[in-house]
Amino acid sequence: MVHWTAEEKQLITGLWGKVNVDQCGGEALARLLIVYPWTQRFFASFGNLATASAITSNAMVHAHGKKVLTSFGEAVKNLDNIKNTFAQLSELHCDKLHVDPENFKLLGDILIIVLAAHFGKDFTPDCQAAWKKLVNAVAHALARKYH
Ligand code: HEG
Repeated sequence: MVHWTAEEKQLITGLWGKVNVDQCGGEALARLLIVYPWTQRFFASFGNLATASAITSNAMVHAHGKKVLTSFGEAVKNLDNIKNTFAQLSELHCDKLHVDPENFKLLGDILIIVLAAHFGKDFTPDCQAAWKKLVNAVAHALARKYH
């Protein structure tokens, strides 16, 4: 189990309270699809992903990015129980969606970049370190049911 200090918990929840889930979620997924184009194959039903601007303005990308980042909120609310919180989603991504778990790490890295872009200096090095720990824990939990 990941251990959190009181300070890390405070840094994570404090920033989370200021995150615009709609905007940051959409931006993170769009960036994933642009920077790592092979991830597009999981979203064949999302319509036009042919160019960076098509991806950025794709409403389905935004809606799904929001869904994914909202789900991150469950990790924030359940910091001491991330593994169980994502057990079902892990099964879904493995058994039904067949998403290579490497992609969870890529999305986590991109989320850090998006948060840095949004919060600038308010995303302090300590806050960033706590968030990196969180995205790693989520990636780990999502990969746990893979077989
Ligand atoms: Mg996944 C569905 C969460 C990474 C591809 N993802 C979902 C859903 C959630 C979720 C909450 C909806 C589940 C449902 O309908 O019951 N995803 C989630 C998290 C992360 C993540 C928290 C964090 C790293 N997902 C992720 C990545 C990919 C991916 C990296 C692919 C590159 N997710 C994916 C697909 C679906 C979901 C293809 C189904 C989309 C659909 O057709 O609606």
